[in-house]
Amino acid sequence: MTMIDTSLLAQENTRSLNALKTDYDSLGERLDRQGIAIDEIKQKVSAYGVAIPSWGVGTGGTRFARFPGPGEPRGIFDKLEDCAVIQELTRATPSVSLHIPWDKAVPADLNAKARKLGLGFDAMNSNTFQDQPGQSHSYKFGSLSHTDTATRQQAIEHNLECIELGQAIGSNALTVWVGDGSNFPGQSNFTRQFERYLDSAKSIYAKLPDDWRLFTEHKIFEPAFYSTVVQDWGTNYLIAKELGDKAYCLVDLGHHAPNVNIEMIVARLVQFGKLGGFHFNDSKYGDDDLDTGSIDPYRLFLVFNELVDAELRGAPGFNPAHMLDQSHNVTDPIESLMVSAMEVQRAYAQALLVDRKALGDFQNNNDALSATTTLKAAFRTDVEPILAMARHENGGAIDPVSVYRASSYRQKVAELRPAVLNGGSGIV
Ligand code: LRH
Ligand code: MN
Ligand code: MN
Repeated sequence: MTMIDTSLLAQENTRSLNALKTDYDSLGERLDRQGIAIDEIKQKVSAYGVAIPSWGVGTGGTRFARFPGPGEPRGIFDKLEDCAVIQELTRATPSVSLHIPWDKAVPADLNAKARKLGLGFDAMNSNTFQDQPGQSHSYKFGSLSHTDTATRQQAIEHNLECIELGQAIGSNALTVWVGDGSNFPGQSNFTRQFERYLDSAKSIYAKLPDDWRLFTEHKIFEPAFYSTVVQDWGTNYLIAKELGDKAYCLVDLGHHAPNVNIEMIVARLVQFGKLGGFHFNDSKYGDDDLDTGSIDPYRLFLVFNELVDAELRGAPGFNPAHMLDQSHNVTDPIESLMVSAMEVQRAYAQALLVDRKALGDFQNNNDALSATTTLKAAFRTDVEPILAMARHENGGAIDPVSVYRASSYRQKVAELRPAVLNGGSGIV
């Protein structure tokens, strides 16, 4: 079953195939002169996948208001259909990361729908940063680090429930992000609060299946505005170390202070075997959740430069999960997610082009200018023909956004899905 008509896709691809072949051959020739085999880069790009966040396919607007567009997904099964559109056209997003309880459903139904659409499930995300209807204890003053034992226990049990559901749908990781913190100096004792967090996290970790990984996600601030319990990669690393071998740090690109050197954080976590994965997005000021690569594509490239370096040198235990985490306020979320997945792939392809032998020599000889020019040369290469050829050979679209628009998918689902006031993402 496909969401996008395959004959429309074939027809659209036929129109641009000749131009693509010419561009691919010409780039191939250029790379050949540098000793790079274009087909090898294409193969790696083809095998690359980034997971779609289920909450990303609904219109966002997390700060002030939501302006949902037509055909908003009504629930997880609509969201999965939208995710399938993204995968069919980009061939870069084979799996979906669920957020519980927003996406809670009968596991057999989730499996049946995903199988039909050709999708898999990535890391499960728990939610103890919002109160849910009927919940016994409020998270207003925290969850895993709350001063009240029963509230902490409720948050622990929710995470265990996420693992249980995840096991039934073939997931093998749990991502835990908590908004716990404080708004006033003196409101919380930093040490006691972190002790309580660690105790709770240990109870979750104790029940983690052997073949699962636990990802903890740090974030500098928000919703807490004075202090946050898991505020940076240092605290995150301490958590992963305290918990054990199955615990890793998750890096959301938007969760740092402006100008923080994220690629260096990535390098440190890789070096010490604790990089669990990513939430890709872009940011100008804070946790903006803007489209990946829309503000600072060079930074994204520099992150991938570290990842490729680790991949090529076979860093022990290196296997990060790649996920998007974005909020789409002024675009069609499907279009934004397609473009973002391609931006992630682009950064990967560019990083694969870095002449690492030359870079290493320049570094050893302290030739700063030549070293940085080596990175820039790879970043400046237009790798679009590689990405487009990989998509085409995998059954996707040479130009995903134009095929999507030509399919009128959004208009068609708008007829089936009644207009909603609050969108389908579940984010408030
Ligand atoms: C927190 C966060 C975390 C949540 C998601 C909705 O800001 O990045 O990953 O699960 O947003
Ligand atoms: Mn995130
Ligand atoms: Mn975030």
